[in-house]
Amino acid sequence: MLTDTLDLATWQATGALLMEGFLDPERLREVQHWVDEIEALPGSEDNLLQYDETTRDGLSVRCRTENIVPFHDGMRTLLTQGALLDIASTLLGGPAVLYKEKINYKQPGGAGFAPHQDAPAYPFVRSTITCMIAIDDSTADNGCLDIVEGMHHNPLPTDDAGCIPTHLAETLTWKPVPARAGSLLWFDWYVPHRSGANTSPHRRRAIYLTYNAASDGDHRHRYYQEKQHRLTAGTGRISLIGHFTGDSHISAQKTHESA
Ligand SMILES: O=C(O)CCC(=O)C(=O)O
Repeated sequence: MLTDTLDLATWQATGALLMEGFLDPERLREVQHWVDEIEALPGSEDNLLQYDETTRDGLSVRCRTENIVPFHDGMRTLLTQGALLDIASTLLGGPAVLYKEKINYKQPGGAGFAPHQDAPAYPFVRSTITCMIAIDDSTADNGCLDIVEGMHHNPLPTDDAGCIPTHLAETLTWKPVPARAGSLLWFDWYVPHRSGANTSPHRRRAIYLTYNAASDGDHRHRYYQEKQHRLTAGTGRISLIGHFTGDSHISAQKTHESA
């Protein structure tokens, strides 16, 4: 079984684990196609959450989709059953449940993310782990993740946006983690991470799956209710923390009632 070969020593020492070639080329093409389908769907403020950003060139482009599981059968199966759930359970040390899921598209000219830990953005649970699935090759030019290894045991101070204050972030040892399309990068909710803008001519798409221990309960629905409650009141934020450095807004198709 795949879970028997996981490098748990690296996971425990660093709080992160890169698994190359998780999706074989045929499966990767299928998941890339699903991502195209999901990107093209219309969003609404209480269902599929579609967020756009205005790039420096003044273009409005899709930057994020959330709450995908109810709207895509293939993605629901991939994210909630089988190998990914098994790996999450092994890394958490017990049965895992999906907490949330999103796609970050990082189109050419798309913005990056300020240094942060995920913990302040994920209420209701004692810890989470996140799995990034690289949908395109993720490189220094197109804004791959930078992480700090070995700092996954404690919360760090936060600034007004819920991010790591600049003076502290500047003292940390950041490691870029380029990843080939089809690879996974797992990381603990205390692992400091950030990413740059996409300065390349190609998009850098990544799916992020967050899991919590089932013993903490299934909070996925509650999380999205909380997000809707806190964020749809006119904020352009894509998260419960203000880590996205771009100019974002929710892309909501007007419903009959609100039109
Ligand atoms: O996609 C990226 O470049 C970073 C994403 C991230 O850190 C987040 O969404 O919390």
